[in-house]
Amino acid sequence: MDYKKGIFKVADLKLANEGRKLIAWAESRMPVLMRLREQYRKSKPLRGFRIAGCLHVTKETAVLVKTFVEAGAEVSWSGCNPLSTNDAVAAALAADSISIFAWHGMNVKEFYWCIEETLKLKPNLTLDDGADLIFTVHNRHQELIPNIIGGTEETTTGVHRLRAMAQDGALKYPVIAVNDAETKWDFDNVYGTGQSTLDGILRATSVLFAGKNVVIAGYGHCGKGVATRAKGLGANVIVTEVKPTAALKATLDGMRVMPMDEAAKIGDIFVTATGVKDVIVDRHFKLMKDGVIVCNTGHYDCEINLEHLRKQAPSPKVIRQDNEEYKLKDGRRIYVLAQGRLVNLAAAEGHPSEVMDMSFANQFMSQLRLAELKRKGERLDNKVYDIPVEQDQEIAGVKLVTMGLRIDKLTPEQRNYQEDYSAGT
Ligand code: 9W4
Repeated sequence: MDYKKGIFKVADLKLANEGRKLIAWAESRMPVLMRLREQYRKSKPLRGFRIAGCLHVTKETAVLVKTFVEAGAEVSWSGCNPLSTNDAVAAALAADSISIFAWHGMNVKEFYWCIEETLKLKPNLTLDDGADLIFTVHNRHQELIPNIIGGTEETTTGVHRLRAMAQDGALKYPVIAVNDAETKWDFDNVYGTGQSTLDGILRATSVLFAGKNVVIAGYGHCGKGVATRAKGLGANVIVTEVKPTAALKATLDGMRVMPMDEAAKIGDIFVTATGVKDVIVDRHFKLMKDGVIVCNTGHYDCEINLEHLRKQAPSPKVIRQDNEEYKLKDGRRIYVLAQGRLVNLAAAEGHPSEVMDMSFANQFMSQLRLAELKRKGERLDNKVYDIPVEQDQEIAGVKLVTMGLRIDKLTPEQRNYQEDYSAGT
C-alpha cells in the first residue's frame, strides 16, 4: 500500500482538543524550538524531505514534530515505548493531518506494526529513540536504504547499539548521536531527572521533604540531581555509592555518605539511581523503619528487589495512585512507588518541557544538517557522529537569550592569550 498523507491509528480522536492544549502549553515552555520554527517557517528548508520518527509521543515530541512540518518536511510517527504515548497528544497530531501510529498500552506486535506503517512514507531521514526504527529498516526494509540520507538517535542505549553496528560494518547510513550532546546529557540527567523524580514522589505521596532522611543510591548525574533538589527542600541527604570518586564528590557537595546497610536503618525516603540491580534487597527491607517510601529513578526496574519484598509482604495494597503499601509480618509498612519502575516517568511527566527544548532543538538541527548535506550533494560516511560542539554552544546560547540572559565574550586579546603557547606562563 502506498503512503497517504494523514493516515493514522490512535486510541481516540475525540481527545484531540485536550491534546492541543497540552501541546500549546509545551510550546510556551520550549522557546528554542519555537525560534527554530519561526526561523524556517518561510524558507521551508525541509521541503521534499520525508522523516519517519520513532520517539515517545509526548507533548514535547509533538512540538518537535510540528516544527518539522512547519519547516516543510513530511513526517510519519510512531511511539518508541508502548507506555509513554500520551493518547491526547497522539489524537491532536492525527487531527492535524500528521501521520501517527501510537496508542498507550499497545503490545509488541502492534509496536512493530506501527513502525512498519511509518515506513510506508518511504523516508529519506529517520529519527530514533532506542534504534528500533533503524533496526527495522536494516533488517526488514533494506530496499529503503539507498534513499536514506541519514538518521538521528536520542538515547544512550540506541547510540551504544548503533556504534556496535558501525564497528561491524553493519550500519548502512550515517547517524547523528543527539544523546551525547552536552545540552542533552547534563541537562536531562541533572536537572530533568532531578526535578521530575521529586515531582513523581510528591504526586504519589505528597510528603514533606523538609527534615526527612532521604537516601539516594548512586551519585551519578541523576543521583546528584535528585540529591541537590531534595537538599533544597530541606531534607537530610544520605548518599550510598560503590565508586570512591563519586562518594567523594557527594561528601564535598555536603551529603552524608554511608553503606546501604547503615542507611537502611535511618532513611525515610529511598531513591535508587544507579543503573545496577539489587541495590535494595531483603536484608535492607528487614532494617527499614515503619512507613518508609521506596522508589527508583535509575535505568532499570530491578534496582529494588520487589520479589524479596513480596516474600516478606505477599499482598501489597494500592493506597493511592502509583503507591503500594507492603505490610510486613512484624507490622511495619513499606510504601513502594510506581512498582519500582522509573518514578519520574510513571508517576510524573518525565523531563520538564524546558529541558526537552534543548535536546529536541539538537534533533531538529541535526536533521536539518543531514538535509543540507544532501542538498549540497554531500554525504557522511556510515558511522555514528557526535553533535558538533558549535551546535551545542549555539543551542545553549539561544536558550540563554530566551531566558533574557546575556554573557561575556572573549576579546581578541583574550583569545590570543588562550591560544598562544609561545609566551609561556
Ligand atoms: N516513559 C515511560 C516509560 C515507562 C512507563 C503505570 C507502571 C522516556 C523519555 C521521554 O519511557 C518513557 N511505565 C509506566 S508509565 C511510563 C512512561 N507505567 C505506568 O504502571 C508502568 C519516556 C522523553 N520526554 C520527557 O521526559 C518529557 N517529554 C519527553 O518527550 C518520555 C517518556
